[in-house]
Amino acid sequence: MTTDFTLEELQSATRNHGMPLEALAYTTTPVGMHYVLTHFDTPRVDPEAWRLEVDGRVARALCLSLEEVRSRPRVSQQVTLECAGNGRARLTPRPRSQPWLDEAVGTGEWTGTPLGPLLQEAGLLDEAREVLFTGLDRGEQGEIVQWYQRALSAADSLRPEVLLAYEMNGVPLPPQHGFPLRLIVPGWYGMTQVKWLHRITVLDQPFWGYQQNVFYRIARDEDDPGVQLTRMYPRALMVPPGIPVFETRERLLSLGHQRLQGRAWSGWGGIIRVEVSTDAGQHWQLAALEPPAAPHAWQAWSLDWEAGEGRHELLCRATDAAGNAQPLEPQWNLKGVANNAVQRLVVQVRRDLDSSS
Ligand SMILES: Nc1nc2c(c(=O)[nH]1)N[C@H]1C(S)=C(S)[C@@H](COP(=O)(O)O)O[C@H]1N2
Ligand SMILES: [Mo]
Repeated sequence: MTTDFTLEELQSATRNHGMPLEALAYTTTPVGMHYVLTHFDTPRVDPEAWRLEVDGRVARALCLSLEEVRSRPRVSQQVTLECAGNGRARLTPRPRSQPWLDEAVGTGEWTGTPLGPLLQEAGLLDEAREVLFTGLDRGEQGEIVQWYQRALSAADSLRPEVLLAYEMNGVPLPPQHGFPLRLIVPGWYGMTQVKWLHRITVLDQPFWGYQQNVFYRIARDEDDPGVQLTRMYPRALMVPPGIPVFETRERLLSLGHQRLQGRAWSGWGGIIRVEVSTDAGQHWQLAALEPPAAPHAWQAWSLDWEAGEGRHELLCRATDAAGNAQPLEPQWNLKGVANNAVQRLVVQVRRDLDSSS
C-alpha cells in the first residue's frame, strides 16, 4: 500500500509508540507495552519540588506535596485508555498528526486517590462550572503556544471513578506516563488523561483551549464547529494469530484448529457483542465474550476456527451497551479522530507450517 508518509509523521511515530497487538494477550498491559502519546516534550520532574495546586473558584486553595497526595485514601483501578487518534493513518486524505493504525490502546492498573474528595476539601463555590487540569509540558500546536490543558465539567470531575494516579501497575508512574501525577477519567478518550498534572483550577465559565475546542472534535472542515470528543467508541482488536512475516506483518498459520482471540472496549457502558468474520466480511459469527475484569477495563473475546488452506481476511467488530457499533469503512473527519472502523488482518494458511518445522 502506498501512503506517502512524511518524515514529520515518522518522527511522531517513533517518539510515541503503540501497543504491539500481541500484548492484547495480557489483561493488564505491561508498562513498556502500553501505548504512549505525548504532544510536546516529556518533562523531567523533581518530586521534592513538585506541588499540586488546587485553586480558582474554591473556598480554600490547596497546595499539596507528593507525600501529601500519596497519604490520602488510596484506590486501584484497571482502566483501558485509547488515543482518540487511533485509526487516523487509515483515513484518506490523512490528517497530519500521529499516524496510528489500530494500536493506540492499553490497560493499566492505576493507583491513586479519588479527585472528588479533594475538590470537596477545597470547597467548590456555587459558581463552579468546570475544572481545568494543567500539565507541566508546554509547546506550540495549531500556531498557539500552550501548556497541555483539558477541562471537565464540575459534575464529571466529581464522579467517583475519577482518579489522581501516582502509580501504574504497582510502580510509580514512569516519566512517559506522567510522573509524578496524572488524571485518570475512566471511559474517556486519552486526551482527557492529563499527565504531569500540577494544577487544578476551578472555573466559573467554560474553558476555551486548543486541546478542548480545536483539536479533539469530530468536524467536517475548518468552518464546522463539530462535536467535542468525550468517551471512547467501541472497538474490538484481535491478537494476530500464527506467526508474522517480518516485512509485511501478514500472518502465517498452520492448517486446522485455531482459537482467534482479542479484547474489546467502549466508554459507553461496556461491550455487549463481538462478531468475527473469516471471509472478509461476507459472514459474521458471534464470539464468546467475557465480562470485564473491572468496570472500565476491556473485555476478552474468543472464537474457534477451522482454518482451510489459502488466504483469508479476518475481521472483528464490537457493539456496545449504548448501541454504538463499528463501521466497516473509516469515517473521515478533519482531525482524524475516533476512527473505529473494523480491524482487518490478512492470514495465509499453509500446510508446511506445523509447529515442529
Ligand atoms: N500533559 C499531557 N497530558 C497528556 C498528553 C500530553 O501530551 N500532555 N497527551 C494526552 C493524550 S492525547 C493521550 S492519548 C494520553 C496518552 O497517555 P499515555 O501516554 O500514558 O498512554 O495522554 C494524554 N495526556
Ligand atoms: Mo491521544
